[in-house]
Amino acid sequence: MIGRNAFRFILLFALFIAAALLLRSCILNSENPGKESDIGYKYLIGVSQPNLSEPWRVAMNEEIEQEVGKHGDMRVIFTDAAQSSDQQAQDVKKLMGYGIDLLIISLDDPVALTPTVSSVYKDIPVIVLGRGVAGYDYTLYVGTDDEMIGRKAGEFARETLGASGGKIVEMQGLAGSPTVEERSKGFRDAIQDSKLSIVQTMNGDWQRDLSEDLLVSWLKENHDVDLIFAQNEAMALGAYRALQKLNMNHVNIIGIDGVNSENGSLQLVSKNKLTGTFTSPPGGKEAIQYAIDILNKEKGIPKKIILRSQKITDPSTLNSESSNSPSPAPSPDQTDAPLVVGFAQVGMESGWRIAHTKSVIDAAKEAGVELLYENAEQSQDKQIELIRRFIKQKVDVIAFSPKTETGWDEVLKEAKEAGIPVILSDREVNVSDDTLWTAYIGSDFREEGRRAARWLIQQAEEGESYPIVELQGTQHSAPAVGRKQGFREVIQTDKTFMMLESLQGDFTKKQGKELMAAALERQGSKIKVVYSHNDDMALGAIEAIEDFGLRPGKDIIIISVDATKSALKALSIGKLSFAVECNALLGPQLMKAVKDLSEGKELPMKIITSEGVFTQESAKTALASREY
Ligand code: GZL
Repeated sequence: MIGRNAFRFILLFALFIAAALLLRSCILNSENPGKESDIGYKYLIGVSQPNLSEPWRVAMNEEIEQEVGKHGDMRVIFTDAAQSSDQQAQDVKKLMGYGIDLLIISLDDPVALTPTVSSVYKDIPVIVLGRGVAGYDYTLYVGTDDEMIGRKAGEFARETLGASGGKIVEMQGLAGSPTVEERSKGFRDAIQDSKLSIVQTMNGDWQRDLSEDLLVSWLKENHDVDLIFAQNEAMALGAYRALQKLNMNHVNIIGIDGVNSENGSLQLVSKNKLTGTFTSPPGGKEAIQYAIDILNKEKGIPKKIILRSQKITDPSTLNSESSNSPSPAPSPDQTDAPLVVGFAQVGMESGWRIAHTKSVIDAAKEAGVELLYENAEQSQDKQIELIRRFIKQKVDVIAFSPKTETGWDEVLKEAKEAGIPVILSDREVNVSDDTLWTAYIGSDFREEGRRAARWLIQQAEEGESYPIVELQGTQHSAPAVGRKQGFREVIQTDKTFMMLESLQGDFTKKQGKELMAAALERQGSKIKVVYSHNDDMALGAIEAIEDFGLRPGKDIIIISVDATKSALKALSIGKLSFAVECNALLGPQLMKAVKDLSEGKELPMKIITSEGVFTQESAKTALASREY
């Protein structure tokens, strides 16, 4: 029999344990801001920063906080890894433990953090912000076109040093980051045929003090330097402090970031400490705006949002209506008359183009926009004439799919002078001043070419060689230029692939068939691969291969780009081997951009659509629901 006292002791002990457990769960709740402990919000956003020692990152967090503050149903938790990649991986785990609904992560060290990002992406949406991550395992990237910023910095260095040129030290961020590689590539491309030379490259790891120390020790022994190109603001400030210490104030410094804060590069420029800088908008505001669309499962979420960078040599001109910015938004009409958009379509050359046109027309109807649709029938002159006609008609916005990359400066200057914003739908242009157009909505053509080549390399059999015939799209068009370049970037790494013939096509089935028939006459069964820049030429090539007596998809591997319904059909019966998607359904994003403009919103410089790939297997399942 248990004595009365013993029974009381056991009861008290049991009560004590229960109380302790209850207390513990309360503490956990208060430490763990899970939704159940804090009523009234719907979404919890986690923000993982690699460090907060850079003014640019502080500005990024401030933008995020400000934008979240506009939404009562949203909370945000920030973490700062203090420059440790291991710590940043830990921070992400902790944020996941809090039950965040979406992760915003900015990376200094993408090589170390890509696996972490990829694994989070399996569970919740991920927005990569500012500095890139390898690959495409994320929902959305918001940042800048780093190769373009590097190129502009190189052009500015040439302007600064003049024809006599000079010696340059390049201060790079953390080695291995796509941002470092792209900014460096753009800079080097811009100075390659000049008297500017890079005499030393260092890695300041995006940090001010490390950059300062590296420069002080190197410049002590090497005084003959004319310019330092620093890939971010913190390193530009480090460069400035190093030159001050060594009394080398004559040396120019070009930076990137352009943060408007104490000791930010705007202040450094206005105090003549920096020769100039290029803004790299942090993107915090845009990240939150798109996070809301993603969490609300909106359709048409892009893959990349590229923000516009401006050259700053005199901060007083920032954001003025100078040539530094694209056309102003159309003045919202006082009446409720519909917005009028002039759309100069390049032609009707392919199934993709027909789907693109339909998407724009349907989206305009849906949005209540009056669309003035015209078809330029593959003539650049006609497209220019149509744009001039839209200017005369004083449309609110001009949209067009430029046949080729060049030849648009004059007419776009006329549109800008008329105060009419121009949106590039589907294809980019290459003009002297990128403020001549307001936004680009379309694909990353170089990546499409890379995807085609990566798949091909995966198929390669040991000991085999693969002579390739390439069917190029319309000459000098952005898709043909990009797909050609991207494909070569990848296959040139593997000697089993060689370009037998690269033939000039025009995206039509007729041309694809004629070019392929002629190549077969010349090369016969030597041809092992056909890489076609679009489906229509690939389908023409398939017919030519069959007429020649060979089996397409078996005797000859055929890779195409677009992934229209007719291509998926050819994939599903084994006549096509692989298709890289190029999203034709750009109408909704174009009309959203038009509406945003009319409401005075600033558009990103580029909105890059989300795209996939199709094998013979995946085509079978996708075919039934394929929209185009
Ligand atoms: C790509 C587009 C190309 C398609 C072709 O965005 O411009 O033009 O790949 C089309 O099918 O003719």
